[in-house]
Amino acid sequence: HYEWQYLDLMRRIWETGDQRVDRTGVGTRSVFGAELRFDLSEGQVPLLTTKRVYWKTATREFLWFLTGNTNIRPLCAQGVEIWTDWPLARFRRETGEAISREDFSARIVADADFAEQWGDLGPVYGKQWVDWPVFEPQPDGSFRKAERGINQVAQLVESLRSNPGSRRHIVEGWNVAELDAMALPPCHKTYQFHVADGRLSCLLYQRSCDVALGLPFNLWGGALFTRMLAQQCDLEPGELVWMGGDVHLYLNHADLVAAQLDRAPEGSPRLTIARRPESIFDYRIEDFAVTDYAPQGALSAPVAV
Ligand code: UFP
Repeated sequence: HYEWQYLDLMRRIWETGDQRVDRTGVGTRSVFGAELRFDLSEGQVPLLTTKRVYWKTATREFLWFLTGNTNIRPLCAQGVEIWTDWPLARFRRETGEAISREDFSARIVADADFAEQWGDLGPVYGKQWVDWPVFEPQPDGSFRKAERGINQVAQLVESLRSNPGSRRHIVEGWNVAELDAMALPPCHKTYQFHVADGRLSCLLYQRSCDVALGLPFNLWGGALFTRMLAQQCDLEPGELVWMGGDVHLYLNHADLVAAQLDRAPEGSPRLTIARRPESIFDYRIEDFAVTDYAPQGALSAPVAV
């Protein structure tokens, strides 16, 4: 079963990883450099079965990336709160107001001006993917930001269609010049694609990976992206190759790790896409369905912000 790779990685980190002090102050056990591979043919997806993974939430986030929007408002409006903690922390810090997360999120949804002022994450994934900023030289030697940036995703679809054999099918999130302005520098920073024998494979490079809470989502995202691209480019889904840099477990995830390593994978969920939209930018949440997914119970653990 594909999921043993995940569980084996989790066990190896917990048993042999280096204990380190990390940015959040929580502390981690970590290995440096890891690889996982998943077959995406015939609807297979690397969705974990040893705990419930909220794949619709992950899909909503992914579709939001593709819109280029970097404000949490459309996420909060759909009940997706995975990015809310960053703007919330800034709001509390700068206003001194002791607002609850729930009230903050409700206010973001209810009040567009409030959302504009407090809900933006800076130029995170979506902005870099579909509107990577470009600077044009001016006659006086200065540079001016062009009105429109580069849509890497649109270019990727084009290059997969017109030049499948290329070794340059890349979507990059790591815009060095803008890292300081982002709420969080990209973790799943590079997606490279590869076409062989009519099959589209994806190599996802993740510089930093929270194996318990982040990785289940990131694997789903890589598979989803590959499936949408394959559909748009008339290719069959191939393989998802995941590579991690600093691959870690937070020390306060001990209970989750113990519970999950006590479980064994069961069943093989399938992802179906009901419709072929006009473009990669026209997918809707209703287009995706997962069948044969009967996960074991949810396992929760605190997120390190
Ligand atoms: N993280 C993930 N996947 C993601 C994401 C964040 O694993 O998609 F956005 C985790 C990795 C790390 C933390 O534990 O969030 C980011 O912290 P840092 O920037 O210090 O690496």
